[in-house]
Amino acid sequence: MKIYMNGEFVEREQAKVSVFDHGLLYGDGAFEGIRSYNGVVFRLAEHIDRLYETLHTLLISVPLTRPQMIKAVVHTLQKNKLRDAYIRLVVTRGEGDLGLDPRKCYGKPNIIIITDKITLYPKELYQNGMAIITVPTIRNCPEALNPMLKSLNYLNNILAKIEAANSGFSEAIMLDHLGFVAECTGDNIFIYKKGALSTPSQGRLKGITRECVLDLANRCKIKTEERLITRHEVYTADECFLTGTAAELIPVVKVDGRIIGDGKPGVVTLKMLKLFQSATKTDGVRYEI
Ligand code: PXG
Repeated sequence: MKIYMNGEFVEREQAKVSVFDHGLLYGDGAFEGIRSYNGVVFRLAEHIDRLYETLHTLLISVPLTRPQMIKAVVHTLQKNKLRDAYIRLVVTRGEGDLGLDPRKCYGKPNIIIITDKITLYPKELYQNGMAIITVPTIRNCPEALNPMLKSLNYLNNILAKIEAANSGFSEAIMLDHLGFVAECTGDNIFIYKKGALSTPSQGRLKGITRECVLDLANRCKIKTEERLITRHEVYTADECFLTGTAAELIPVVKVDGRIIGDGKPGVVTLKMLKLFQSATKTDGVRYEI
């Protein structure tokens, strides 16, 4: 496995950062989880835009332009001869002293690109749907750490994941600071009821898969809404599904013990999954190995 580190390719064993890296010391940095399908990196430009937006707010400047970053991702896939891959792009603030102050860092962010084969959810989950719960840990409020930032600081989502796992569930709904449904620990959430597809308008990451599903729904004239959503609306929806780079679209059939719709993956959910899977064939940056 060849890992991209600051413009060079190194073996996994040599791919190391300093214990003084502020990504390690404070979670000070940003990341992206990206996927390639049969030689097409799905919505790579959008992932890179989101990464640079997070870096902009964190005041981390990287010596690569966006097109150069896109090239680096593609180059890493080519080096590893991967046509279908999970790509983890990480930018840390780099080394500094033991204090918080980013001005005392040396201004040399670490740029790391790891590519690997993807691990997927089991097939049964797509056929039968998933049961999830709401957990006590909420998503960060925007005035603290805005959930729009895909920062290396994912502790509140990790706590939520632990709470879900302790209760025997693999995903969980996180509410926002006002008590509205925000998203799941690593996925966005959608509900469908009476002809409209709705997804939370705030308190969540602007998922690339979410954006694609909204585009696809608009294109086939399904009404879409980005708005505040309560748990009651989720419980009483006709359909529910989650979206994310790894999961694509995964049907949800039970939430907090309430059966959603008829307890089976919904017609619109499966239609959107099919449309999404066909979008992954073309919607992105194509590369040759
Ligand atoms: N919400 C959160 C909080 C996320 O971290 C999504 C939604 C979905 O976004 P995309 O752009 O993927 O449609 C994410 C994505 C993983 C993993 O390895 C995935 C994510 C974060 C950390 C790990 O499955 N997130």
